[in-house]
Amino acid sequence: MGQPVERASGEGGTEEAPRFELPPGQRLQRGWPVTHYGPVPKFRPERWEFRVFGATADGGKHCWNHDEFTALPYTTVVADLHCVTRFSMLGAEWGGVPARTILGLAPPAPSVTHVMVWAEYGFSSNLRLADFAAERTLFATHKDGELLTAEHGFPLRLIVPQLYAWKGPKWVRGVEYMTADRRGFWEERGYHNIGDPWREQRYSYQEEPGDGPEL
Ligand SMILES: Nc1nc2c(c(=O)[nH]1)N[C@H]1C(S)=C(S)[C@@H](COP(=O)(O)O)O[C@H]1N2
Ligand SMILES: [Mo]
Repeated sequence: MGQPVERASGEGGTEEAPRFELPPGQRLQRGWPVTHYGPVPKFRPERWEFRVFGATADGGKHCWNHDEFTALPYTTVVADLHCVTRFSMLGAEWGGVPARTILGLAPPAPSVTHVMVWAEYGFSSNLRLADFAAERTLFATHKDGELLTAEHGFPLRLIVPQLYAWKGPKWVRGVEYMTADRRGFWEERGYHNIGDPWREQRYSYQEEPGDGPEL
């Protein structure tokens, strides 16, 4: 595991160009580096829970323990990972629970516009509701058929294929539904509030009016 899959070449088609695409300013990474701030948390199954809170439709919290969460319907999504430090990993197959499934089981109030995804040690990242609700946004437990390792986010990480990888916290513990935007960990520390790699939205100084709350 860990090797990028090149979605390329038919039988005998040696002159065919590879069909993968890199966003501007990115380069292909062989293998799968580990990138995060702070220590790798220890997983304690008896203490772990996944919590949806904030502006839920019914005003209450929704919690899943580890057994309940792993019993949710499992789906796979092929998606690339683009780190803002310029490496990309292409064509990984992620397995887990679509964010849409969570939105269905714990519906947000109609006034919700953004979510904050929370991870161990208070790491967080904010997303527009539309990015969170996108078809391929996934709470991943697996990559290429194998459980995630601790350093890659076991037991749960978020994959948001259309955004830079810092928008996908490893060691996720919950989601807060928000009725206004608020910056997460890296978004408060100089990174772009939206983070679209195809538009090279790397840093907060590139933000245009409406891209995010005042710094
Ligand atoms: N909890 C947490 N999740 C995180 C980060 C972090 O610092 N803390 N870094 C992000 C960044 S910048 C990247 S590029 C990816 C890297 O994932 P990987 O280590 O599995 O390659 O994790 C993201 N998720
Ligand atoms: Mo990153």
